[in-house]
Amino acid sequence: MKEQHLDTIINSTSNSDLKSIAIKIKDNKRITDEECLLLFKDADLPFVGVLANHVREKMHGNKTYFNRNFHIEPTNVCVFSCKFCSYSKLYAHKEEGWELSIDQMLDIVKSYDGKPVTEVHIVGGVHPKMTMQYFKELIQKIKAHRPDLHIKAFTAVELDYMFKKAKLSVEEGLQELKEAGLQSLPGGGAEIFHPEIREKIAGDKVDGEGWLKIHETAHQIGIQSNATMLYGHIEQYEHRIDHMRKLRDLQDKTNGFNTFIPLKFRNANNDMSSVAESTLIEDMKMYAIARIYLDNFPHLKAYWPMLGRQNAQLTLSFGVNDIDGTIDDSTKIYSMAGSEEQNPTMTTEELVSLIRQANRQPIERDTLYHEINDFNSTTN
Ligand code: V47
Ligand code: SF4
Repeated sequence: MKEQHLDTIINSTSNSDLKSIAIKIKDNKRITDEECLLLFKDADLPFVGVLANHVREKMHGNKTYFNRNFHIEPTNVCVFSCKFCSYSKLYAHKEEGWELSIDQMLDIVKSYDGKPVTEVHIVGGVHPKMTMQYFKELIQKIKAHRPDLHIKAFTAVELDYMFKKAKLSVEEGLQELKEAGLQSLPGGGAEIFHPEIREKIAGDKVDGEGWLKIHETAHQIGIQSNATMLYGHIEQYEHRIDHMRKLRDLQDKTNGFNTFIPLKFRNANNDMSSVAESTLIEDMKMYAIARIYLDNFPHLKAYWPMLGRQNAQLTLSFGVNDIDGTIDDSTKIYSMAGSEEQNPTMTTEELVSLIRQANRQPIERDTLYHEINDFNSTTN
């Protein structure tokens, strides 16, 4: 069936450059940056949708993954001042923010005792008092309390700050955190690597090279990670391609990335509120083109608390094979930035039915994509 759709596209496309991209996809070949730009500029949504769906179904069939997770956001106080951020309070105004103690965070973990969650995702602002020592203790205590809970924690931005402050190399710092119980890294803080844009929207935190170096080192010592890209603001298509090329190159080298997560810029309550948000068509094209270009990334994730659950459902026809997890209303980043999901939480049943409505096969996974429960073969 998918082959038929691709053949139809190949036979009916009059633009010879686009036709040759479609033939490349059929032949399982990698597309170039120039071809990627052509897809952004000249291809329509149905065209990229068929190509992306072909790639997705070749890799995963109808399988669509989710997990049972919750977030801990240790603080929204931050020494940095990213223009797109609706969430953080500058350190200078820290009385307006929140700071959780280790005991408060452990209480959050304990509130899930007896519940079938498999992952805690820990990410927050960069607070100067939350040091390497503080986070090592947190991770050790979480592991001591619940050894089976996978700890996915800290963006490269938080790690860069933590390691510099502790005067540790990236490798030493990651190794120490790994020994304490850190198991994987989330993909945040990547934004847009290209310095021309990064300087304008996130000029005071780790640069693109620093972000990539932290993930490369993590992969080398056996810590897998995710990668994100914040799109749909002041960047051009060329900057998105530059970002994805750097990720594709690193993945060729280390094979340590699990999933790519395009993050749609939301414009409420931040210094970039005058920048219009991308349209739904632009969003679906972004997912589809990411699936086509990033041929060495096993998974493509739509993060539903940011996109809204209905749009996340739609991405399942445009290359996406993962929609993150149950979340349990434990993150504030996107509700504060204007997402329609003001209290993001979905039961497993809701996630399963959302995936089924899109004619896909729901599968509960763990953080590293081991299958836990195939909802087509069970009644859970
Ligand atoms: O790096 C902040 C983004 C990221 C806005 O790895 C915004 O599984 C849009 O990376 N509009 C943090 N985006 C979240 C993140 C993440 C989320 C879920 C899963 C995983 C994973 C990673 O949120 C930041 C930044 O790019 N962000 N503000 C905004 N106004
Ligand atoms: Fe701080 Fe992260 Fe917000 Fe930037 S995006 S200001 S690093 S919390």
